[in-house]
Amino acid sequence: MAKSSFDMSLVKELMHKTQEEINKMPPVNVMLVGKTGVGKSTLVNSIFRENLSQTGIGKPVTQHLVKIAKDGVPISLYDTRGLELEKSIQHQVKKEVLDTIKKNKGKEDQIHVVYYCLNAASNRIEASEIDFIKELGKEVPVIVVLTQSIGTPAEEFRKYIYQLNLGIVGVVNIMAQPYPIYESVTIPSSGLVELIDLTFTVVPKEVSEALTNVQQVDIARKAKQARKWATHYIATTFGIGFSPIPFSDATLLVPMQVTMMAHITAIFGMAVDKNTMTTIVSVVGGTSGATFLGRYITSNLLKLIPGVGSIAGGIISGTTASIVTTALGMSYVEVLTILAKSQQEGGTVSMDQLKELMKTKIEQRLKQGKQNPDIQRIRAQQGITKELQNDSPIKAEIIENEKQKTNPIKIGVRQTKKLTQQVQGWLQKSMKLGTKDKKAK
Ligand SMILES: Nc1nc2c(ncn2[C@@H]2O[C@H](COP(=O)(O)OP(=O)(O)OP(=O)(O)O)[C@@H](O)[C@H]2O)c(=O)[nH]1
Ligand SMILES: [Mg+2]
Repeated sequence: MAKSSFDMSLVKELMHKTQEEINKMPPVNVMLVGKTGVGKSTLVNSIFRENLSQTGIGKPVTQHLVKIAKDGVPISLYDTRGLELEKSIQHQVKKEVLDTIKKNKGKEDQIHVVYYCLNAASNRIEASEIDFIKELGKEVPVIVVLTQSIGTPAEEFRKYIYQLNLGIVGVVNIMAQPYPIYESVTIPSSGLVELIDLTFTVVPKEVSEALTNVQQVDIARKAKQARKWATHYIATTFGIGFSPIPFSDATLLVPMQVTMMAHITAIFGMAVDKNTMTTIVSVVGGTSGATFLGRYITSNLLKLIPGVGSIAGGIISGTTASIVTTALGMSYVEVLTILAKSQQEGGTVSMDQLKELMKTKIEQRLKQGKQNPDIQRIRAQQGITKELQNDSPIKAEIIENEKQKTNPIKIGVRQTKKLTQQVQGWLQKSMKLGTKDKKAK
């Protein structure tokens, strides 16, 4: 292909769609409370992407409260200031904080969680702070973050805070950034994943995608979420009811695949730049739009799936479409995971390595065809379990899922009562039916 026709339309569309997906996410709103210098900014810059505390735009909400946000990043931070000042000002800060939380309840600006930061090294909490935390805890989930936590004293401080029964969600020891003690001794960062995991347990479900997007400490969680979403997307889009299309119309698959890849990128929430995206897309046939990718699917990808390539003039069934799409989607998740991990560790992955990785992963999956575990999982979601072998780990997974769904421990008392009544009703009905059946005979 001539260089001049390399029009990048597919890459542009992917980037555009990714941003659209992110814009659709209701943002997660986090409030930071704590005296100046405890490490609020260091904390948020370590757990959330984009160095928000430095690069975000701050808008005053009240005299002592600033809202920090950045376009295209689905989080708003509310940063308090002035808590260390004299009593009368402290009083004002607290009032502003509580008023803002109360006023925004049920609205888009609702505060979902408060990180109340205390310096672990100071090892003390004032009576007025105890009261304030208790008041906050009545309005919103509060996590007490012990910043700059070092060793046993910080652990002890945590236990001490815990037994104060402040009505909070939890207390976490954090070292947000490595902390140098001597030239040769540095305390590594810690506690960030624990804080994020705890945060996930308290924020409403509708902002969990935004939180997955913005957090940068738990990459495995991003990957898991992306895989889960992709599995569901493929199962519903390319499953039963997918009208088979002729090979020549493989371009029809492309818009759905672009949507999938954009949504995966949005869930990951990492800045995938144009170069990286171009490299990844070029692996699957080029960057000049749907036609090209569609042609690539028919001439190269389908050939690799066992049993499919040999059907001359055949059609693409739902199964085949889902095999190709899964190969694209899951390989993409794997590549993004590797990229994110390498970014986290300050390393780089070369474009050549990326290309090779994506190519190998896709081919591997296509060659496995229906035997690929992700495909089996998708088919299981569609209720097709007959082809699973008894020792298949996916079968065990399904059984485990079913168990969790009906786990009686998870059902409340009232529901249990209702369920019992329902079951009794069914039993009576079926017994009546049974006697009728017998009579009929
Ligand atoms: N090494 C290390 N330094 C930290 C950590 N947390 C805070 N610091 C240091 O403590 C100082 C204050 O941290 P900030 O994050 O600016 O504190 P802040 O709460 O945002 O302060 P204000 O914005 O002034 O209210 C900085 O010099 C940081 O480098 C940490 O986890 N590790
Ligand atoms: Mg700050």
